[in-house]
Amino acid sequence: MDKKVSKIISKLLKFYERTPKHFEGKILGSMTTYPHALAIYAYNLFICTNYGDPFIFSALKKMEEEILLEISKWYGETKLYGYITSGGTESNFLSIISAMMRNSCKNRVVLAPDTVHVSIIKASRILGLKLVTIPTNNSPIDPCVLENYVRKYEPCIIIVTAGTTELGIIDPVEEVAKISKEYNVYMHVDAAYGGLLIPFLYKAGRIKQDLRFYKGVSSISIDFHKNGLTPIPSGMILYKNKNDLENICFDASYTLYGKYCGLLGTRPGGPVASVWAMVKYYGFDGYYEQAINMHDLARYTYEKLQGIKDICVYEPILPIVVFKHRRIPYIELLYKLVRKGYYLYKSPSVKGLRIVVMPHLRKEHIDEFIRVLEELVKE
Ligand code: 0PR
Repeated sequence: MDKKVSKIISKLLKFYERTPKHFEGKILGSMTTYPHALAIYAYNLFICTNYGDPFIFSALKKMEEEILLEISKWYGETKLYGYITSGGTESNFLSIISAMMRNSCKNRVVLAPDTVHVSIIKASRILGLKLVTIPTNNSPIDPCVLENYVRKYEPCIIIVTAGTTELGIIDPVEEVAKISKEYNVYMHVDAAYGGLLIPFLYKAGRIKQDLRFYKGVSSISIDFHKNGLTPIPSGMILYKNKNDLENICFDASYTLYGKYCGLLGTRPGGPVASVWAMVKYYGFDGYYEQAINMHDLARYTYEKLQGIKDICVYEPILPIVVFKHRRIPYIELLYKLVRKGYYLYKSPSVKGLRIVVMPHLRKEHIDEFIRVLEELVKE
């Protein structure tokens, strides 16, 4: 091998060596996982394609159509419109843009429960809208309270979350949709985390709420790079109406396609191919089974944590387990765990630590973590 190449490779390997690996089971707080081998293959095969140019790379458009046809069924529809994005942040931005492009937008207000993801705060600020958040005390939003806010602020868009970032709470999508419909307000559901869990856990009777395009819902964001086993960056925004999708596309008359969509220009085709491959490989039944396994492991983690003295745990709704120690401040505990090689995230609203049970995690990883945590809190 060329000497220069082998030198660079050995340096790359050194960087890789000091990178935490998912399969070691110590990345516990991040909503990332190791992608499926088939998804990586699909991604690499399409590595030089540009989804921003579906004229030259028309296969991507065909795959997009097939993805939409399949997953529409998962959300109770026959035909949805949509776009593969770089993830939840871009999808959430796009939902606000779609809402702004409708003529019905009187006030530049985004209305959302205070559990909303930071990407909505970021998008509102960048797009020059005022974000009004409704206090929830870490509960699903009360539709009656939300209705009062709708009357008062006449928002441009209502955004609720199906699987909040800190606790996995599911807002009452169906009830909020009724309000959106009645007041004719664009409604977006941020299901970046919960989108590939809720339909399956609902069907299994593990949660009380489903995720569907109830009348009044305009768009839903789901992320494949979270629970869909595709490489980062791959999310998706789903629309009920074609017009809302067209509103995120802009003229680019010098290209053969004539327009480009979303926030990026040149954008990777790999995510489209990998989402297509995973949708075909797993389908509803495969993701169903995966969701059950993750939910079981989250329940197991919850029970194990309950067994540790002075630890209080929040019962998981989706596979997110949040806990805290009665005396050790959560940030202190977080960094104690970092020193043991464990990466958890914070749930600042409850001053707790967050474990997200992702597809790569196994019971042995949790057992080892519990052992380390038990020792740490004893010290
Ligand atoms: N909506 C919800 C409910 C989310 O949990 C997330 C991600 C997003 C939107 C944004 O998705 P993308 O990150 O794909 O754009 N929340 C993750 C988390 O908090 C991912 C994350 C992690 C985002 C670290 C930013 C960050 O700095 O774990």
